Amino acid sequence: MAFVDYEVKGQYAVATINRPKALNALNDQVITDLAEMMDKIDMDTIRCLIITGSGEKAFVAGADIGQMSTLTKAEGEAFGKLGNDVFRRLETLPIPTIAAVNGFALGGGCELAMSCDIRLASDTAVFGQPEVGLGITPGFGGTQRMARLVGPGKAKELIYTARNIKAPEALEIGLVQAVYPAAELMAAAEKMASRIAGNAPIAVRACKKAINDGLQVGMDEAIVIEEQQFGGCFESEDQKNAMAAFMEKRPHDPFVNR
Ligand code: DAK
Repeated sequence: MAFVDYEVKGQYAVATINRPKALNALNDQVITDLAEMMDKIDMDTIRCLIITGSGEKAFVAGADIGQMSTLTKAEGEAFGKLGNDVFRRLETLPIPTIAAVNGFALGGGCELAMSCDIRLASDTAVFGQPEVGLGITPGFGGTQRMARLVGPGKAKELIYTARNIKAPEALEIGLVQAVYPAAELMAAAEKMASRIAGNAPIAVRACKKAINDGLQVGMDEAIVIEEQQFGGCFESEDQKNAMAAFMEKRPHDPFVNR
C-alpha cells in the first residue's frame, strides 16, 4: 500500500493515511489502499481499528482537488462510487472503528471520520464540508452521515455555508466524542481501543450491528434487530465464561472471541 500504513498493536490495529505532502488528500490510490488495508484485518484477532493521518497538520484535507478538477460527469460518478463503496465498507466493518482526527478533516476527510464509529479529535482539528465552495456536493456520504450525526439543521448550516469548525465546536454539536491536546490524542485513542478490545468481541460487534442496522429502520423493526443480536451472543464461550465468573464471584477469563 503506497499511502496507508497498517500496524497491528496486540488486539487492535492502527491505519495511518500517509500522504503528508498533500495533507493526506484522498486520490484513487489512497482510497484503493484503504480497501486493501481492510482486506488485511484479521477479524479473529483484531478487535478495534484506529484510523489517523500522518504528519502534524492533517487527518485528511479532502478528496484530491487536483485529481477531481478535470473529471467528466461519468468519471465524477465513478470516483464518488469508489469512495462511497470503501467508506460504506468501513462503516459496516464488523469491528469498532475510531477516527483519531489529528488536524484538518475537510470534505472527504470529514466524511472518512464520519464513517468511523467514534471520533476523537486533537485540539488542532478542523472539520468542514467545503464542497459547495468548489462547485460540487459532498460526494462520499457527507450529506447523509452529517445529518444523522448532528441533525439536519446543523448539517445543512455547515454544508450550505461551507464553514469550517474547530474541535471545541465539533464537540459541542456532537460531531466528535472527545477532544485532547494534540500530543495526547493517539494515547487516548489507543487507550480506548484497548478498553474496547478487553470486552467480549462477539458482543461488541453485535452492538455495532444492532446500532447501525437499527438506525436504518423504525423502532418496531429495530428492537427485533436487537433481539436477534442479543440472542446471537448466547452459547458463546465468552458469554458462558463471563456469566459463570459473575455467579462464582471471580474475574472472568480473558475473552477469546468464540
Ligand atoms: N487536494 C489536493 N491537494 C491538497 C488538498 C486537497 N484536498 N489539500 C491540501 N493539498 C495540498 C496543497 O495543494 C499543498 O500542496 P503543494 O502546493 O505543497 O504541492 C499541500 O497540500 C499543503 O497545503 P497548503 O499549502 O494549502 O497548506 P495550508 O496550511 O496553507 O492550508 C488547508 C491547509 C487544509 C486549509 C488547505 O490546504 C486547503 O484548503 N485544502 C483544501 C481543503 C478542501 O477544500 N478540501 C475539500 C476537498 S473537496 C465527490 C466525491 C468526493 C468529494 C465530493 C464529490 N463526487 C464524486 C460527487 C469530496 C470532495 C472534497 O473532499
